Amino acid sequence: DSNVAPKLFVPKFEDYQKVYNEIANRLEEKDDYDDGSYGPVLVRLAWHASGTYDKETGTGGSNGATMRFSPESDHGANAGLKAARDFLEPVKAKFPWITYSDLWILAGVCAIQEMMGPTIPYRAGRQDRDVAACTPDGRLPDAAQAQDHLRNIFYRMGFNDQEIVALSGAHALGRCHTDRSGYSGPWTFSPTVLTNDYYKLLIEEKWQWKKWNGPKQYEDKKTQTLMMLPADMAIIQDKKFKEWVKVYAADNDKFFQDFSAVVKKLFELGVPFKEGTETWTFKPVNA
Ligand code: CCH
Repeated sequence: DSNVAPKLFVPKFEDYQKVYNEIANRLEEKDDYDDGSYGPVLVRLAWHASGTYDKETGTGGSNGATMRFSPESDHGANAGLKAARDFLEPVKAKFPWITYSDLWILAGVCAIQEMMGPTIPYRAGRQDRDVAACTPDGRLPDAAQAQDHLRNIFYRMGFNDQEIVALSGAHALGRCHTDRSGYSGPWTFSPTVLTNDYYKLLIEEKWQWKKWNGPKQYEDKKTQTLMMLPADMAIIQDKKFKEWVKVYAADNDKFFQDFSAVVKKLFELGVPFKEGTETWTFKPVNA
């Protein structure tokens, strides 16, 4: 009967788990990138998609995936994230029903879980928006600055001091690239596994200015292979922040619990979920 409306495909939890599995399998396969994983750069993509949120105007956030477009893709803070977006293109092609906005965040969740991090609860429902929804440059943190700047940026998103420190633990993952941010090196010795080592190293190691022609950054005195940004060092230079650094350095379970909650909050900033949207947790592939 030609009067019957075509059935809409309404994806369910199982469909999103398939997308998750596809991303996890690609992470396993494509292990010749950087330190052996696209995981860290996928986490950074999800964070930079979300961290543009402004609670006063309700603009920015992961709903929209506007980093697909210039000018946002060309913002200095987003240098290098094309690698993450390109990594996900074949996944989008295989599952065309998923929005880029939901896909980028699902990839962030998948990367954290597959890199031995905590479970990150997920809700679907982000819609892609067009170039007009691009946010202005300057909404993401500047690594050269310190605690006042961090508070300005993260309070604008609606986070408190504890949450700022919990989020910063993501720097256990990945590294800085001279051809992206200008900075150089990893924060920890295991940049493809999520641990609380970022906090431990901040407290336990002696940090000195790196002598080089690049931007001002710290190196560990002992091995001179690890790095900290001025913005990282700010969280032990500030007394209130440092209390939380100590808590997370001493207790990985507490870090995982708080990291999971704060990352879920970050990934959902400004997303207009429909009432009754279910919260899902995906089964890790590489557990
Ligand atoms: Fe970050 N981050 N980040 N970051 N970041 C960089 C890399 C990663 C700042 C600056 C930088 C968060 C917060 C901050 C990741 C996750 C998070 C780099 C190097 C700079 C610079 C980029 C390059 O050269 O490739 C500053 C400043 C802040 C202030 O708070 C938060 C929050 C998160 C996630 C929750 C991850 C992961 C990376 C590694 C990316 C990679 O490609 O290895």
